Amino acid sequence: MKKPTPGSSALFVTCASLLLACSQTNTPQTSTTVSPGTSPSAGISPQGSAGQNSNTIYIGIGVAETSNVALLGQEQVAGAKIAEKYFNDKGGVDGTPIKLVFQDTGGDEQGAINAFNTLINQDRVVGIVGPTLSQQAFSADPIADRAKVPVLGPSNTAKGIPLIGDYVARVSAPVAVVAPNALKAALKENPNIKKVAVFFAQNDAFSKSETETFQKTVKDMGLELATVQKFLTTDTDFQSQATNAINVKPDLIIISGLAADGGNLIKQLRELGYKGVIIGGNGLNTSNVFSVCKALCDGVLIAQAYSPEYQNEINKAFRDAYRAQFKKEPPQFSAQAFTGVQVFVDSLKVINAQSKVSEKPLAELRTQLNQQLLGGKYNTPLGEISFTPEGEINQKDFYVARIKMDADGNNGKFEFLK
Ligand code: 1QQ
Repeated sequence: MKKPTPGSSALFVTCASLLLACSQTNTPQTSTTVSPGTSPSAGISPQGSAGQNSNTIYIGIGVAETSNVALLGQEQVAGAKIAEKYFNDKGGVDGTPIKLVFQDTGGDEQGAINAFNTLINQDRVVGIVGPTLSQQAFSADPIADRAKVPVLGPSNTAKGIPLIGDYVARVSAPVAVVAPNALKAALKENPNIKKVAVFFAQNDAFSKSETETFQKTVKDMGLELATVQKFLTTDTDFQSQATNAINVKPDLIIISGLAADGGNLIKQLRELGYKGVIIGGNGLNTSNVFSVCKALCDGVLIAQAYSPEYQNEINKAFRDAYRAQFKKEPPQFSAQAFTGVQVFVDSLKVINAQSKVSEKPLAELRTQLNQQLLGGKYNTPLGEISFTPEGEINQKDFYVARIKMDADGNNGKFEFLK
């Protein structure tokens, strides 16, 4: 039995000066929304209802399409849509097409709760891929768990996510497994690193969890943890914390925050003259930070749970489709969202081979889907994965990449370390 985890307190994210369109995060919009009707059957719309196909399987995607968190969530939307086309081109679930139902969570807990409620009760999806942040998952996942709707966290990496409930699993490896890889890579390249300054966003569950891992790894590696500086994901001015950190003369600075705040922090550290190594955590793992710190993003190291170069058939197909559409390599968050959709589709196929998915009552299918997905093995763009009985991902391969910016700071990429 998993233990319930209490929800976390409200967080209101405001819009900073970023390229993305921003909106109030607690009034999420609906995008690409389909109404699968009110069929009693398995996420499958009845003949003739609301103009929908009679024979379609609905999978919910509840991620951040607006707010600053959309810097991360928009990559998840891209990955999920590529999966939808990929699997439908292959015949869906043995001839029954899948349809993704998108409900925007915005960047806060209430938005995620609203999106999950809509997906569960109105859209009647078979399962949900989402939300974007662990901070949101601790509030929204218990709702799906109580409703017995399987949730696959596509990017929730904080400690304890799978323990939220029996219906909660994740395809995003936890910080404890991923984050130390960045520190090891930094030390390998810079054996003289001794003194470390650590920053974290104190209002974000993931950032708090990741900094714990980073701080422990620093100590375990025999390095000096010289200062710990706190900030908020809504902050834009980091002058005092950055000055405090620079004053201790660190060789390495490690940042656990999200893309907008983390990007601004990197920028301000460099502007204040910090020249040492910087490690960014998973919240900075997007090319959307490039527009925030521009040329000053250059050199930042970030651990990765996905490599575009991973060699298997499905990653080749995913990578080709992503590159054709976006003219760049696919990012981790897109690969993980694709994987979430894949786990549902592969599991539905196994269930369908035993008895017709389209004939099952929705509640029965949701429960069966949850059991099936936890027991399966999947060949995904992340490599071969499976789950522990609690819903934690078993994944083999991890990487570290370095941000490489053009001199003018307008374009950049993630270069994977060998
Ligand atoms: C979490 C994360 C985010 C930074 C991913 C978008 O890892 O909230 O757990």
